[in-house]
Amino acid sequence: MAAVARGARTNLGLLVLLAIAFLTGWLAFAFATAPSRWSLIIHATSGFAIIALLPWKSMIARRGMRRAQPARWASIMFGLLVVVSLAAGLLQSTGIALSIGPLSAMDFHVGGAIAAVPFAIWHVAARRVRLRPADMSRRAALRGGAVLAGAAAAYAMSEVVVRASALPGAARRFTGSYEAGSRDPDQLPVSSWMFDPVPAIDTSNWSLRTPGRTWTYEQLYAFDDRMTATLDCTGGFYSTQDWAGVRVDRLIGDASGASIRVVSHTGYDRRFALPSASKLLLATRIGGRPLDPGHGFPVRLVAADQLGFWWVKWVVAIEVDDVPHWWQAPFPLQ
Ligand code: HEM
Ligand SMILES: Nc1nc2c(c(=O)[nH]1)N[C@H]1C(S)=C(S)[C@@H](COP(=O)(O)O)O[C@H]1N2
Ligand SMILES: [Mo]
Repeated sequence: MAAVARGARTNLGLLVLLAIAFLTGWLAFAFATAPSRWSLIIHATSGFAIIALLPWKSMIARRGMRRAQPARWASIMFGLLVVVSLAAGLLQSTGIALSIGPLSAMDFHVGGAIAAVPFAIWHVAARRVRLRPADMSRRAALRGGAVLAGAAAAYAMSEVVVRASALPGAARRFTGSYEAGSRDPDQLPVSSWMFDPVPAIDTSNWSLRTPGRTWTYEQLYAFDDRMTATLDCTGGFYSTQDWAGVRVDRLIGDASGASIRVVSHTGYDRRFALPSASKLLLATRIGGRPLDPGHGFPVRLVAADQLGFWWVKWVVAIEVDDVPHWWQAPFPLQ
């Protein structure tokens, strides 16, 4: 009986920790400023706590394997995907391997976690965790606290080891990203949020639409507003470049509304609060040269202090309307 109760608590603990890890991972992606680090500290601690519970979990699982279980293969897939995600998270944060074949460690890390979600739901629905009041004893709370404290200590230790052994992870940014080709545009990776292909755009029949008028490429290229800003991709790299182009507030003039919608040739779009217009740059140049197609030619957005997915490439329109800026999917859907 005691073993069963302990098993139920371990299962519930794992589930809560997985939910915290999943949510804090996305939360860190929603910011590219200090809160990202806080979120990642909680993220890593919950990840290490999951690792600490794995020996117990494997005992529970082995016991379960002896009985007929509903949706067993779903449970096995769930476990495998979580382990893949955990392993890839550690490869990324230590820098031991930042890519595996054509995919980045972050692709495996986030991809594994997303793929695990339906199996997690199935796994839990098929076998309902039942908790009795006795399971929530002071003893259980103490044990849970000990697991969390141990996990936080293990995480802190891992950071010390990464630095002491000069693993690449020592040089990562507070977002967990690694430097790539700063101030060397030829070395800036080309990246897409999901599957957007690089379009071939001919500026002779291209124009940018803004409230009340359109602009040719030459008209936009004539501006010389400059900004040094760091593109930080959720795929795990960052790169600081010198950008030039035109500040968005100059393009929208005195148009009134609640938000600015920046739209790509591909349909990809992001909204920004109207007052942020003066901090957004519509870039025509990188490192003093025109953009190349991979990096957004003819024009792309530079949104300093926001993660890469806000930096809309191949912009064709900048709209101002009354939709609040937060009224959009938190992450692009294409
Ligand atoms: C099953 C769910 C997840 C688990 C158990 C998990 C666990 C982990 C672990 C153990 C690490 C290494 C921590 C370190 O040593 O610093 C890590 C790193 C990371 N994870 Fe997750 N994670 C999960 C899902 C996600 C998701 C969904 C995202 C984003 C949407 C995410 C974003 C990150 C980032 C950005 C890092 C790098 C942090 C750094 O290098 O400091 N994780 N994760
Ligand atoms: N139209 C469009 N713009 C986009 C994307 C996309 O998929 N489509 N990906 C974004 C993401 S996730 C990143 S990290 C940056 C990458 O810019 P780069 O290829 O110049 O490095 O572009 C952003 N702009
Ligand atoms: Mo990205």
